[in-house]
Amino acid sequence: DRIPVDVVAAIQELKQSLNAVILAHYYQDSEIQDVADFIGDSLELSRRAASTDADVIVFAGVHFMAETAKILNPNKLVLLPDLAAGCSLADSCPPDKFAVFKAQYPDHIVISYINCTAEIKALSDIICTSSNAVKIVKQIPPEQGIIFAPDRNLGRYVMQQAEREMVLWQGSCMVHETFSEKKLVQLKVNYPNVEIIAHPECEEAVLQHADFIGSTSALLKYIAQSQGNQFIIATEPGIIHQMQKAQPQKEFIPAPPMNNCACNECPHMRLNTLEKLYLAMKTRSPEITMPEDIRLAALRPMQRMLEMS
Ligand code: CIZ
Ligand code: SF4
Repeated sequence: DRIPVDVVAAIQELKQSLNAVILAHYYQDSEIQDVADFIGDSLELSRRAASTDADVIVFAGVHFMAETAKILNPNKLVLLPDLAAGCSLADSCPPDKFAVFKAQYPDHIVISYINCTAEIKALSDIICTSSNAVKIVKQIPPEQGIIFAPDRNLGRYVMQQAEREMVLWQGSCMVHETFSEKKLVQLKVNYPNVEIIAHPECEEAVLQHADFIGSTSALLKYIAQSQGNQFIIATEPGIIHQMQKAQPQKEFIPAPPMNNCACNECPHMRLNTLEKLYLAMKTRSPEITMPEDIRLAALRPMQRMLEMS
């Protein structure tokens, strides 16, 4: 298939003819964000996916997010522009190894961060996101043991905030672990009034310097409300596109990675391109599918989350 010269116009036309909705995560390239109908974090996007009357969901994000959309919309066609757009955090928790780990704690319940595969969701009791994790953990009776998966950084942060012991699966996100505490401290010296804002997937050494910690949506709200004019952003820098649109007069500086490369961009997210998005719509593939028993088992802890948050 040839790519049309005006790929944006071709995508708009396909959107009409397919009755499709394009959902894009904050970590997508700016040009993808600009053709999307909705831009959000993984939870907002799955909520949008659950309430859409479109026939086709084009998910510009990573595989577990498109899977989440499919779990909520078994009868819709869910397209992911590049099936290889995985997630190092989701991959750090393979279902077979996790099942063995879980069996060591038969009396514990499993709370999993939404950044995990459908198989891990199916092995979980409650799903959470970075916005509602603390709230959900606080609702669990104190004598009840908890396994938290897959992100050890979010897990440790939730343990501190909820003042609660949990058994942590030792997974992590390669993007949020690339920030350098040393370079962050050096950078801050050049901007005396800067505020550092961070996602809780970052390591503790980085989080201890943060003036505000929150989910991507919470970070976006924060920069709008704050009196400050300069912010260092310790999460994937794709979000800066929406920050600049919302607050053009303010300055957003990506937190520095350990190596001098663009490695704080998520390589999985960035596999999606405008051209692949067009081709996915044109060919109605690649499509997200999963066995119905896994889907139903993964849906149950998602519904628990929606009841508890
Ligand atoms: O790191 C991610 O992939 C995040 C923060 C996803 C999300 O939207 O919560
Ligand atoms: Fe996964 Fe991290 Fe990329 Fe998010 S930023 S999709 S958690 S690898």
